Amino acid sequence: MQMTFAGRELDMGLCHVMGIVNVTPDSFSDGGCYNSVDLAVQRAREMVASGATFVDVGGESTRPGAAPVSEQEELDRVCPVVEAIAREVDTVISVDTSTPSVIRETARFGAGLVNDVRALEREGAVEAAVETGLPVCLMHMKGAPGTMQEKPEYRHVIRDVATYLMDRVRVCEAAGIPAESILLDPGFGFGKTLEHNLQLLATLEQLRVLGYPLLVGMSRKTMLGQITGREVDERLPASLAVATISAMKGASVIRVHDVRETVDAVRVVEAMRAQGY
Ligand code: PT1
Repeated sequence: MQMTFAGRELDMGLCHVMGIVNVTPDSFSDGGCYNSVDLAVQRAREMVASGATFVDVGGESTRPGAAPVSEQEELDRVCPVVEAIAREVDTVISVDTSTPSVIRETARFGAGLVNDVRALEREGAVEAAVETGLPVCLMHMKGAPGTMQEKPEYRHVIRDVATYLMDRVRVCEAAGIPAESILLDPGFGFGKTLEHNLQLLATLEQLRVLGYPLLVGMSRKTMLGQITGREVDERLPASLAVATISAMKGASVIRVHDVRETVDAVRVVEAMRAQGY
């Protein structure tokens, strides 16, 4: 199961770690410490040295309650960072965006993956992604970041998420994105109660049967605070537990803040798997 990201071929049968590089001023749990270009490059370099295969650069906060950001603001935040990381760090740059102009511009600067929490639903986003020729990650979200945690309800969360993602796959493939360029993500914390998130985690294998590699992101999220009673900066052990569970259930990419620790956890799963079980 090979996939090519801006010229880099990866085996998606393995489990890769994606490090989060936020370039939002109100950045979730990094407190805006890394918002200049140089600091973002430094952070990316550290993460890659720690074993990250991808770095995910995002200029729009999509955590619950976050406010929208203008197109120009997003371009101004993300493009200089993608350009600098592409020049200075040997890695696959994922761009966390729903905005067609950001998709196009960052691809020109060397991005390798379009990571869209809105599954390319924004007007013109599918066309922009097709033009870049890059792989895409399609994520499920119920509602919009501002209001998505106000009493989310499903008929059957696993089936509803799978149906939505396959719908988006059909749209993307019809528009010219090859099946071999698509990753799927159930969208932990995006319009889901704790029970919904746990049901999706428990049945992650059922999403894998759709045939597309899976990306998951649970690092430091509210669901882990609900389970452990810990504040956001004390959720590393719980984040490692869900990363390990995801790796065992066949996730291809795990999106995290704490790369070094997660790489060790994933290595344990890979070592066990190498025994042929
Ligand atoms: C994710 C993801 C993402 N998460 C992908 N991209 C975020 N593909 C940003 C909370 O409950 O899971 N997959 N890009 C961050 N979003 C959130 C959502 C952050 C919920 C925090 C929470 O605390």
